Amino acid sequence: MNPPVRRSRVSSPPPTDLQPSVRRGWSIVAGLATLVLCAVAVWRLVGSSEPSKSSRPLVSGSPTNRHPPSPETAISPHAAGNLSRLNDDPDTPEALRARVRFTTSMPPQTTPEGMVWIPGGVFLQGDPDFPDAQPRRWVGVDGFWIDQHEVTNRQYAAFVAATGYQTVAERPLDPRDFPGVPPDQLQPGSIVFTPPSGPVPLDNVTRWWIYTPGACWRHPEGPGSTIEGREDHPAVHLAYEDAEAYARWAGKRLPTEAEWEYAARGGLVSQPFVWGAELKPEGSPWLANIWQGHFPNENSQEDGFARTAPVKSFPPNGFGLYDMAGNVWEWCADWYHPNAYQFDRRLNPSGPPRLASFDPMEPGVPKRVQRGGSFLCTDQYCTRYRPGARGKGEPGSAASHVGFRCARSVE
Ligand SMILES: [Ca+2]
Ligand SMILES: [Ca+2]
Repeated sequence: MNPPVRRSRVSSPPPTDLQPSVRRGWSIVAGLATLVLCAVAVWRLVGSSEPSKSSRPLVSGSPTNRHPPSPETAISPHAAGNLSRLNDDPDTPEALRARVRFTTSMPPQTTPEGMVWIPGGVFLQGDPDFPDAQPRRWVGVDGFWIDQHEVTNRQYAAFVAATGYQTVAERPLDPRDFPGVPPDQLQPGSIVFTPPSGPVPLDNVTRWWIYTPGACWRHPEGPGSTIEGREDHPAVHLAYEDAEAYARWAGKRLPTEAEWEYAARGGLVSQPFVWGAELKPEGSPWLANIWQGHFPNENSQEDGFARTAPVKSFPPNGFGLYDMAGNVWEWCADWYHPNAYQFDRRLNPSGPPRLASFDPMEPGVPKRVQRGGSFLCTDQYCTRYRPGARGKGEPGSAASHVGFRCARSVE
């Protein structure tokens, strides 16, 4: 039997990437309409999604032994789209700007070490090339701080040394979460990018993602690998709650995806890349740690890195932030919904509640947003290193290309 595999998102999976746990009919979706209205009404009432306790890893690799989805966790894109009328925030940049707080270039309080002040403002959110990043719309964001770079192994090690925290990938697995898997195979670990020896079809991610017992932030490629010499690389193999725990310890929080995108754009308007109009301007070196070569078997490493790169290896964006494109995906606080831009608020949006999270590729599996793409992104397979592109991941899952950075509000 194959070893257990946590349910996990991978680098920008196309629609065929993950087999849905259960294929649910539209009749079931229709039956949820009342629940949809209730969920979104609550969303509107609270005005934001209060992060709930992240779920434990739920699944093994076979769709047949995944937990069945809970019907109440799914809202159809169609139903959600019909609720756009509930959003009565102003929709012009001028009206939004008038309501944004902390817009001065100087922060109202001392900037925490390692963070960058992002003055409040408005930006055009979304990307016309990604269906779930539409419709593009003007969004207002209050001023806030965000980490200059992804949280590094050095930083995460300081957190663990101070608190004794154990990440999800290091904890014993609960047999109840992996029905049908023999107990002797229930070993803690995480999924590691493992390139195949030759070209493979891109419709099955298990050809390059391998569940690796012992893989965790301390051992990014599994037992025998180490972060020694990689202290300034981004920490990986972190589930959402691992990122959240660090942020809480540091007196910070995870950014909303609106904050993240606003920061990633660096003051540019509607540009497809965080540095401008072209992926690789003529005569320019690569401007982000992504993938060059034939994915997933040949990585030419033209940018100098086959896997993670030390943070700050590439030029910063207009706000002085590093690796807002590529290197590792970054957890955001929002729950994911493909139609979020149709009905989420326009002033400091923070996504739907967990109840309303929906991924059409895995109905019934609530997911958190991830942003920025990773060292595995390539125009052959994944172009989600663009600032408007969205990713998502099951909160209890970790992988060798997912990390995070923190944000902080004015108090
Ligand atoms: Ca690279
Ligand atoms: Ca990144």
